[in-house]
Amino acid sequence: MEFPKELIQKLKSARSVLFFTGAGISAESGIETFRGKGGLWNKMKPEELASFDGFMRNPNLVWEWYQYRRKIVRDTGPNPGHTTIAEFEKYIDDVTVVTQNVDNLHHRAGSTNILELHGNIERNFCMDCRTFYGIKDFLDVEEAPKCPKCGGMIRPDVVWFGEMLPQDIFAEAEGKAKMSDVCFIVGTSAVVYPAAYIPLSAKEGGSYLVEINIEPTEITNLVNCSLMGKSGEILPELINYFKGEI
Ligand code: BV8
Ligand code: ZN
Repeated sequence: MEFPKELIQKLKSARSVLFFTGAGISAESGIETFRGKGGLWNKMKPEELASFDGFMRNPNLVWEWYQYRRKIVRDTGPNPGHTTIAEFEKYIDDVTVVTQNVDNLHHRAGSTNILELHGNIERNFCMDCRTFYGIKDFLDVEEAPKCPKCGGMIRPDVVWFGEMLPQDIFAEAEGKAKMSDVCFIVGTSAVVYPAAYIPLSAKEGGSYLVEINIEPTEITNLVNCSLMGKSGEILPELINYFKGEI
């Protein structure tokens, strides 16, 4: 695969690179995306399953859905898209991953600087005493569990629709985006806010924007370079090409 000279030039001189990722980067690990063909939101209503009110209305249904997604994540692993991003840390001083994904696969791929905008399904917390619990504490628990300490309701540590993102993490992500030399936008439809402001902040900061997606998206007309295809195939090819050039 050929890559634009400008992209390789920008990468060779880059001190800081940011990877903004969405569900598409985990598709090749067998994790369904949300929109697009076979997407989760085609089968289930986000407001019912990924919202506080939905959880209050039917905690067992929502808990069951997260246990189902946790099993899928447990039975799979990172793909070459995730591992290549981790590998870039060997060649570029400052590599940051800003992800919308809650599947923990960037961690498992070995990336060391990850900002999770929407939380992580491998964590739970008590809504009353705020005690945190891992997934091992409730491995095969089918109904929404109560807190062993105070009896409060346990919920997944994810950001539901209508809920605020963790402000410190969002602010750090915006700062990193603004100062990045190159910003990759990988496997996201970029329609969920305020996460979708991150690539815009990178553009504002003068970063070179590269989109990797199997199809055009909301921001394709904003980027400097659009690489159409699967991230699990394009990213390994890109780093090999890059390594050949340095
Ligand atoms: C909030 C965690 C308010 C839970 C998630 C402004 C305008 C319009 C609407 C809003 C707005 N501001 C706020 C809103 C409302 C809402 C929103 O954005 N709605 C959208 C749908 C219009 N935002 C919120 O509710 C946010 N909170 O605003 O709070 C507030 C303010 C002040 C005070 C109090 C409250 C919270 C949003 C976070 C919701 N939580 N996840 C869970 O996962 O269970 S969002 C969830 O969906 C994901 O985290 C992700 O962010 C999003 C899915 O998007 P993608 O990851 O992009 O996935 P998608 O399937 O869409 O696309 C996949 C892409 O990959 C496709 O382009 C496909 O072509 C591509 N692809 C597929 N395979 C591959 C590939 N690419 C490469 N390789 C492949 N192999
Ligand atoms: Zn508690």
